[in-house]
Amino acid sequence: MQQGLSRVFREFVRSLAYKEITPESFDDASSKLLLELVENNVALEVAEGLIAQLRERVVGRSVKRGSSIAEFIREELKAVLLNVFERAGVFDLEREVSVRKGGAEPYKVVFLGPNGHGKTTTIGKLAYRLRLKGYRVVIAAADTFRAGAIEQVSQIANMSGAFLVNLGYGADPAAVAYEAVERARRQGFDVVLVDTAGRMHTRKNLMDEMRKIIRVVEPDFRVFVGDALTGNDAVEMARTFFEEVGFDGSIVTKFDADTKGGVVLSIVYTTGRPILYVGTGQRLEDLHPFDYRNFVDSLLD
Ligand SMILES: Nc1nc2c(ncn2[C@@H]2O[C@H](COP(=O)(O)OP(=O)(O)OP(=O)(O)O)[C@@H](O)[C@H]2O)c(=O)[nH]1
Ligand SMILES: [Mg+2]
Repeated sequence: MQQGLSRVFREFVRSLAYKEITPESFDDASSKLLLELVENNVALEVAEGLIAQLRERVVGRSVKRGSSIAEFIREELKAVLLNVFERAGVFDLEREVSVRKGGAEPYKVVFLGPNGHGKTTTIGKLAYRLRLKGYRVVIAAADTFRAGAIEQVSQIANMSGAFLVNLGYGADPAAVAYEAVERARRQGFDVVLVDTAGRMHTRKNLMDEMRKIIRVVEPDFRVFVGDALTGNDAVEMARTFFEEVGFDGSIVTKFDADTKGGVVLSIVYTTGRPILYVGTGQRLEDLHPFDYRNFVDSLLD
């Protein structure tokens, strides 16, 4: 009985909303949307921001005869999402590398991000892509902190066909990075990829160290690597690195296992910087340029 009544009310509201979306009907529907976005790894303030933008676009607007309200909302939502990515712009790193090729200075990329989010693996994948395009790549083993880090990056350099510059554990990470740049200049390498630690004794240590590396290397691009599976943690870490160190774009890893998708959206929204690639597995081949239009389409399917 009550269910029947509520259905009647619901249909009443829907039939009203068919002609015009009132503030009330929107807020009603969007409270559910908010929860669902957050459940899918969209950071709360990002979800709120997106809904506020959507609200502005749809409330009080009437839907054209013959088109459904669902369709209208979907189109407006799409515009809001696309706008997040459009504001961040796009960056084609491989094109930049190709433009630089043959010059005196190598193209320098510093990788940043929390431990375990995939920096070292991603460096291997990017080195591999660049090697396939014929570039000569140096990797700087500037994570001199974590046990096993140098063995791991050395294996990755081998597999991807990159040259490794390594000064051993405990060496000054900025000195390793500098040495790699010098080596690249002397020997005509095209690209330097700097692997960094994701954790040090304290967070302050880590951030200071990252700033120092960047000061010394003067990278062309600073890239943040965030693991999609960690959800809000990746977004929070992106915010921290962005505010305390600064970066130019991101790579999101473990996209293969991510069924939610909110991390990509949240990192771009929070930092206003583009996603360059997504990692889709553990193999060297598993790195793909990120296409935000495809991503938005897939979200609204
Ligand atoms: N499924 C999947 N696994 C990935 C991906 N990227 C990285 N991994 C795995 O994530 C784990 C951590 O990757 P690392 O590259 O060592 O992470 P890191 O950021 O260098 O970590 P630290 O050196 O501790 O700072 C490894 O087991 C990788 O194989 C990805 O795109 N998909
Ligand atoms: Mg690492």
